[in-house]
Amino acid sequence: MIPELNSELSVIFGSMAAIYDYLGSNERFRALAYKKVSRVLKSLNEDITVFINNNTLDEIPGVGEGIADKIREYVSTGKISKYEELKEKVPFELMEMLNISGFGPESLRQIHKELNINTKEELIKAINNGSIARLRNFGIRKVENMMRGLKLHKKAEERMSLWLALQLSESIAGELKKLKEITQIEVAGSIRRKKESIGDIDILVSCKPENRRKIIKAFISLKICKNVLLKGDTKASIIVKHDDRQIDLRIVEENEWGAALLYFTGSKEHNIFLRSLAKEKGYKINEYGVFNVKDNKRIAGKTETEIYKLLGFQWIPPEMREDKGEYKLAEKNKIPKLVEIDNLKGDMQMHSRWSDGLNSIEELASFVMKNYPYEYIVLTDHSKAERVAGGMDENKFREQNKKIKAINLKLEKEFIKTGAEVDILADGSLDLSNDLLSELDWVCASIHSGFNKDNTERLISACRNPYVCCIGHPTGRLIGKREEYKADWKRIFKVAAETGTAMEINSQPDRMDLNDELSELARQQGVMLTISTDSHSLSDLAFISLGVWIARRAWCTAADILNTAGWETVRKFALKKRDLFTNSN
Ligand code: DGT
Ligand code: CA
Ligand code: CA
Ligand code: ZN
Repeated sequence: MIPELNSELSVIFGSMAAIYDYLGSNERFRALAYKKVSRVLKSLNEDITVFINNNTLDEIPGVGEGIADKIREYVSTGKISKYEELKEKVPFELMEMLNISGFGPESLRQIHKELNINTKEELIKAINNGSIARLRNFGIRKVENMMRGLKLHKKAEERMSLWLALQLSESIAGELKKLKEITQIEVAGSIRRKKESIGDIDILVSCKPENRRKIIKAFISLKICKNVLLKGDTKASIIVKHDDRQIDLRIVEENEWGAALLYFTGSKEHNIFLRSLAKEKGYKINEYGVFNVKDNKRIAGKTETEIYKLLGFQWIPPEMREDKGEYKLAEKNKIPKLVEIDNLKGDMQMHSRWSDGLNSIEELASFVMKNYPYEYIVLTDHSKAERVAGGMDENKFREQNKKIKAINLKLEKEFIKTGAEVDILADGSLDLSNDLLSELDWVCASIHSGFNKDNTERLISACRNPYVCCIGHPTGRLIGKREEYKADWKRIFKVAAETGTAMEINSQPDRMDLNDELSELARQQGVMLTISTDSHSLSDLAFISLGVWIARRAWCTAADILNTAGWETVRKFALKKRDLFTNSN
């Protein structure tokens, strides 16, 4: 988890950036600077006080003298006076709305000025009663966009992202694990199934009955606990500080562990199917065990495996427990060997300081070599159309390729592969020349504009470019902020399979793109998938597990994921596509 102070400062600087955005184009550069430092602090592994004590704040990217002063001020006084001053200048409650798609600074300024609106509630009311649609420059289209944005935002607030839920549940489980009275502990529910969004967190514990009280007490006394919703002998629920999420704790006996874990992992639909099947066989199954209906004798329950076995199945991985036909495979002992994080041989997308990443190529390479077992990484900086992200032209890419060659020489292996994340332009053509693309080891093509139209044709033309190896974050969604654009995925995947173009599973927590369903569809249509982090900082590299979980929920094996193979195979995949096109022309 990120140190608390860093995260507080990151939120404040993000909020200052929003205020400067709101104040208008004169403050554009300040807004950008604060956005950057907010992002940097979020991905800084070390506590900010370490930098203060060592007098090294200026070594943090984006931290100049002014910002360093503010950091020190906050750490010593708990406040930033400039921030307090800025808050007074704007309708502060509206600032968080700038993060929602459909709400730009200009619109918000006009709404505030002309309708005297100061809060989110007033704003929503004005949208619903039509007063906003009547404002100058606000058509029905625009108001519809705002409503769509609000809906997405609300949905994201109701459920938390898998990444956050995992951090939270692991830190709580970590605390509880210190109690020696606990025999077994596991995070169950949708987190164990690795669903992309999580309603509440379910933690399951087994222990001797006499120890329950102590465990419940420890749970409701956690530092993170804000209030206790429910406290019983075998269960308790709390709400945690920060974002009001609910955590359920269940305590069971040691010999009930398997039955309880199965029950509380779900999904509900998976459980219901199991229960009806058990009934057909003359058994009753619940969270305490499996029983013979005839004499009510308990015949299983200690492990999940023995329960599945009794019902005629092999053990089913939690990610597959969604009642999508997993039993049919399990009864024939044909559950696929799902891809695992250890199968990955490299990360296929990341950005360096050459475009909008925070680190130099050297830093990325040495950090990965030290902390990950990869054989290669692919550097995919942005192309020139991405002006705000420091996109590069052909010459700059050639310069970068030389640099990569030099670094690889020093490393004494071809660890860093040359690549690009090239923009797919409005007409489906690419932002870089084929000449340049042909010189790269790997080309990922992505859409970064034109989200409001059907993008099927654009994606298909990108697949038909002989040098495009992969489509990056194919649907373009940003969870809670932007819906995926319209596209005919069956048609796109068909072309991808025919042309030998891979589809990316992008592991950024707010992207998770492709998601589980589309990854499954792609796999079924014979499309090769890649898993990548799209890292913009060193800490982003850890997102890779999210991508692996999406792939597992899509029932992918290592063979379905290109970067479980060594570079030779990856390279062959790219060259095969080029051959296909040169031979057919
Ligand atoms: P969530 O929290 O909305 O992300 O989804 P889950 O799957 O974690 O659901 P939750 O927290 O309501 O319940 C945890 C597990 O408990 C669920 O996956 C299956 C089990 N469960 C809950 N309610 C029922 C039920 O009515 N019938 C059955 N068979 N199982 C249930
Ligand atoms: Ca849950
Ligand atoms: Ca629950
Ligand atoms: Zn991108």
